[in-house]
Amino acid sequence: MTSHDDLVDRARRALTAVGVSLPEMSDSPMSARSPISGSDLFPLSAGGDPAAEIGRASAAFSGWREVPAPVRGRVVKRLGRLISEHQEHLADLVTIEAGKIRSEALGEVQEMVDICDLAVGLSRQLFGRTMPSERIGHRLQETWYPVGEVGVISAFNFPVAVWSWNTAVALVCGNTVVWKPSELTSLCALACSALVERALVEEGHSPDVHRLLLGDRSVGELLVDDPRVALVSATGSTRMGQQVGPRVAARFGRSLLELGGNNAVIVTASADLDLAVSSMVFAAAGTAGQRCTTQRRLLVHRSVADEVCRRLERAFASLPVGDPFDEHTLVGPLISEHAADQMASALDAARKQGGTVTGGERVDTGMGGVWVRPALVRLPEQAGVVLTETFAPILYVLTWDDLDEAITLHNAVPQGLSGGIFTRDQAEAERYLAAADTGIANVNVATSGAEIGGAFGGEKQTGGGRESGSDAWRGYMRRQTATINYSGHVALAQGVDFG
Ligand code: UN1
Repeated sequence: MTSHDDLVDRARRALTAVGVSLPEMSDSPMSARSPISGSDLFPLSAGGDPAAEIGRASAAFSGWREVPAPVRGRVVKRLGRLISEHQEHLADLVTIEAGKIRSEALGEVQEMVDICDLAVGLSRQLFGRTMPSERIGHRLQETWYPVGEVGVISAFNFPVAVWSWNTAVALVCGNTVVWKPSELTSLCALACSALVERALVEEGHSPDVHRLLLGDRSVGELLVDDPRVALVSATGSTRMGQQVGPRVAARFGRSLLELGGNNAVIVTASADLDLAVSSMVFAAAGTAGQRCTTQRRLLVHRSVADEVCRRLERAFASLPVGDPFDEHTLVGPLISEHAADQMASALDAARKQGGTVTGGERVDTGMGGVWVRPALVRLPEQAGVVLTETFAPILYVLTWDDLDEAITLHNAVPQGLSGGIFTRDQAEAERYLAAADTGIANVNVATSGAEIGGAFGGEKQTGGGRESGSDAWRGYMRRQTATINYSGHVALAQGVDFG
């Protein structure tokens, strides 16, 4: 069992290894915390004045944008190498602050290495198009330029990977970055910032290209409202996005939002049930239900519903819940007491709305944090409680008779991040993909664990943003369309004659 003192030791060792030195402090209002012990680890200093830090990144932009993109790529290549070298230390910090089990914490760090690889390749592929001009002796071309300073606001549940999706791509695009991490994961942020600043300096660039702003919500608000921040990329709840989006828009800034998910998997009568059940156990209970891609709904064909529920209930009941540093554990702690309260109220509401709940009780690990057993909730019909995202391991189950009904249920929530279908029937899979209104839609794969090569994000109340792979880089750049006249004559478009 990992004790409070072990957590403090491990955190200090990891920070020292990545080059973060913590000043001795006793009266700071900020502190590092772990959901494992449910207690503060040590006090933290908030660092520099946020407005001044935003100013430093803004001032660094003019130099950074002049660096050729493939040379900027070398910084990200070095960053990727540093992250690989420190994979264990970074994973320790992710486990300490977010409570992720070992394998998932290592996976999150791997996701950073992967996005760095992708961004390095991108640094030679920020392609623009050329189009045929309608005029003789003219050429039309599109060029992509950096937007300027990018503000990254990240959540506790992916404390390092989501930062890296934004940062690796923003940097090769020629932007500078200011990062406001969740207050709950400051140590992860200090470690990543130390590595990116080291990569910048070792490649001969200013560390001001990346700045870290630790602090509470008011710091995030400064970043949202500051006109020097050209793009705000924010990950968090739909409620947070409802505030960030309009505030950034009011100053004509750009925002990229990754908000709530309420992800469903459809299981048809033809599905391979072994495959479906194993995939869904991870999607629903992994990360203790605290991913934006967590499976929150199961839409199962009536003929296999009892069998699938029986298997899921059995799996949930036997999942090892406990110390995330123990290699046998599969479900770590919830992030806070508040999260457990939210889960309990959602389960109460589900019962009142006709649901039958199995699991969902608190588990006493004797470790100070808050642990729960994943819950399965069978509902006779669509209910209000299903429409909201509760950041905890609750899987709501609804049954259907006809695939169209299942697809309607799949789309009948305000969020639109991820979804999936388990089927052996290709026509069913195709019908699902054509109709699903989510940014991510999978066949024989559940809702979480997307690879970085695709664009990540979702529709409706998920916010519409796209991050990480594919052409998501375009969100971090501005497009310029240029017409070049080499004919020596005036020729107006659309055949206009002006004397
Ligand atoms: C999130 O939960 O905010 O697809 C991101 C996944 C991970 C990323 C999740 N690659 O589950």
